[in-house]
Amino acid sequence: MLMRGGTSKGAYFLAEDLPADPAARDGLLLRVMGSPDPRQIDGLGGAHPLTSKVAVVSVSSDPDADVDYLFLQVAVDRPEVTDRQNCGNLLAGVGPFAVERGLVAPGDVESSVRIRMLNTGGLATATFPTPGGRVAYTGTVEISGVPGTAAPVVIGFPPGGGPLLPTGNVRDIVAGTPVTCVDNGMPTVLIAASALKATGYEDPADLEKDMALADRLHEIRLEAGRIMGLGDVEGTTVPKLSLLAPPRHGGAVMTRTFIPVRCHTSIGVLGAASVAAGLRLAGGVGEGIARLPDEGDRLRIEHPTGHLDIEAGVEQGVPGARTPPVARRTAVVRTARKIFDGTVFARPAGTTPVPQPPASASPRVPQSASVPAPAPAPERP
Ligand code: NQM
Repeated sequence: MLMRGGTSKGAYFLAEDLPADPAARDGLLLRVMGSPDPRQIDGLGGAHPLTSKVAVVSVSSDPDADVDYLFLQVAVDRPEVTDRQNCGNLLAGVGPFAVERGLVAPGDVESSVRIRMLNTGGLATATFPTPGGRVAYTGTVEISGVPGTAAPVVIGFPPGGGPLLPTGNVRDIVAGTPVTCVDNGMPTVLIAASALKATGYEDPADLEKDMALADRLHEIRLEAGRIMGLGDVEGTTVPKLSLLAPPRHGGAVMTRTFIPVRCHTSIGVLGAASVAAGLRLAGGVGEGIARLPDEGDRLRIEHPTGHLDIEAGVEQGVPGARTPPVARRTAVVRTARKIFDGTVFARPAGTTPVPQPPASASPRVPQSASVPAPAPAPERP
């Protein structure tokens, strides 16, 4: 099923319809999406990381969850599929997909689906309207970055298990730049836009053309990845980098987020959860930039195409007592839509182009850590 989930779009599969072997599965998904090819002309992918995504869903064996959700990012122009990051946008389609496929019995008015997110081990609950036991996609909720309105999918995340501050510090100096490294569901490096000689209000396309900025972000990302305990992040999609600037439209902060090479046209859900938590930390790089509301956990994160409202509270911890800050429950409203349900005809195995060595040794393009060979997978339509 092809679905829009939040501000992303992807192919949703039942796990049982894909090869169980990860290398065979990834080889098939590359051919399904049309990768590697900057236009993804021979597959379902939309030639951008935000439209080259896959959700794999199955009934969960975990008593705390109804379904398991594995997110796979299919690179556009590299033969690479990675499970190293989660996606809170595609997550918005998982509950409706689970009901559509009969994995979860719907309620008569609305349904709540408990989802185990396999990429991180975290849990989420998605609640959405199912009048008469059928998923309703139409509604009145508007989210920035998606034209029109649709039915709400309310997603709640209980506090995560991992540390909110992976480096143990609220502020680090990385490649000469002050940063706050935070993980409230998505490892993210917060940087004042002004520290990189940007305003934070630029058009994403213009930021992507700035090669000096790209080099600087790459340098920061590699070092931040190491001190966040992520190892060598050269070929990975995490951590993300969010440039912060004072808000312009009544929100808490303006953002430009790199994921990690392309600049997001809005902001990821878990990326926003991490930014929101990071802004609340006393001593973080957001201090003096963000305008936090006087009360409540809700924050408005401004981004290139509007804003994302997110509830993300933080317990500050006690620095002297070595009690680290922790996230409270995080919640967000998204929408999702079934676009197409049918049979995808993947390019046959063995016809995927053999990757050529990169024309230039540009360090900005994450190279694949593991290149799945064109898989002699048991072919399915
Ligand atoms: O942060 C893009 C998106 C995402 C991820 C990315 C996401 C999230 O907007 O929860 O949803 O950061 O690669 O889909």
